[in-house]
Amino acid sequence: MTDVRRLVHEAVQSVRITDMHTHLFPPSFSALQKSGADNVMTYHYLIAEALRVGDLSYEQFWAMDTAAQADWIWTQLFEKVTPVSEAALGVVQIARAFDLDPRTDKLAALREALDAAPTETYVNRILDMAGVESVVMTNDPFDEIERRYWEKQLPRGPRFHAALRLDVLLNDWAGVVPRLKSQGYDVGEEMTEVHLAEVRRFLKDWVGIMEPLYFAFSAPDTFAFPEQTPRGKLIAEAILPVCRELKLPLALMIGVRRQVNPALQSAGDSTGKASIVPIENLARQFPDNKFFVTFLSREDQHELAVTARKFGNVMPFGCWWFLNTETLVAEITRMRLELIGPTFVAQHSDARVLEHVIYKWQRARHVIGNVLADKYQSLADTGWTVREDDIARDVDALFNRNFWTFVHR
Ligand code: FIX
Ligand code: ZN
Repeated sequence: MTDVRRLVHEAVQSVRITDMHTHLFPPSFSALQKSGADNVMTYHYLIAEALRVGDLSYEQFWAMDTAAQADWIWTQLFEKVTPVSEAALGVVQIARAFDLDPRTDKLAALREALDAAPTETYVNRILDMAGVESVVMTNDPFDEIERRYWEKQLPRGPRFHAALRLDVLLNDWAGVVPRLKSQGYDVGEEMTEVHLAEVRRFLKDWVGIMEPLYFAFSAPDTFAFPEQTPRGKLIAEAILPVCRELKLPLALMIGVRRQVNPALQSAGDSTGKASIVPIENLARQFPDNKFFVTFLSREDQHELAVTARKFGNVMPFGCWWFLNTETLVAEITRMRLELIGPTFVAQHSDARVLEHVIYKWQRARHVIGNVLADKYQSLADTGWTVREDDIARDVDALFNRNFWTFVHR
């Protein structure tokens, strides 16, 4: 290995990460927090894969309790086939991080090593194993269980940041109206000026409670803007004004087709090609707003990178969900580096279970490290002197600082 390659790999291995999108919660949100072997094994990525191997109906699978599902998935993915898929390999990587040999130790050992009711010490240990300094949660003010935790004002510690999720508000205005009314907000389906002002008051109240780093919305492949719909009006007249006033970015995660197979439940969502035009419209019409943007389909990645060249208020982030594979992370990261240099957020884990951060980030460091090593080596080959501190600065930007700079801009 050349010196440049070695320096890149060292920098990527040692960088402290800000994980800007996860579904994790601190131990104090105990009913929502997920960790431990059974939760690792029943990740929806693995459910979809196991049901392709095993001979169970969807109904039979969902009728089992979590431990039985975990056992069954183990048999399908680690005994009947070889765990080469990204998600199955992830389980192996978690086991190896705990010094287990999953082939011989099997699920029983994983159950013993991982903690399903974690203490703060365990949480810190896992985050440290992954080299993750802090994570951003996904926080839904319309989730009744979550609301109750926020109302209790429980400590969440310095490593768990909030992100206020807007999916319920933007997808189901008719359903949201009675709920907001019952909480004392004067809203109605007509969306008058008064109603929109009340939505702004609702959002600001929740910013006060959660102190989110950004607002987030996962949009379908058909996402359009502007549009004369409750969603279009809410974005233009409630969400973006609040984001501007409080200097909060809006994260748009575009291209999810929810429940294409409802029988798969949590594993039933899919991907679809979307349009870049709404992002151009938003970025141009609202130059004082900031947009984190990620797309779920491979086909949309090039247009996103080009759009980021046109608009400084667009920050591409991560390789989301079905894109979080060795092939696609390498391809997308390479393309982004070639079009916009190290001015994006390289990856987020989307971890739903605490221990996921171990494999998701091991994998991201490996794949992104290889791409970066190629790039710095090509640069060195031209005669440019690649210095260690340049590499460290860029790697820190991609895995940590670009996120914070954009949030604080
Ligand atoms: O909308 C999202 O935040 C998605 O990431 C999730 O809903 C999805 O289920 C997931 O976990 C993907 O990684
Ligand atoms: Zn997510």
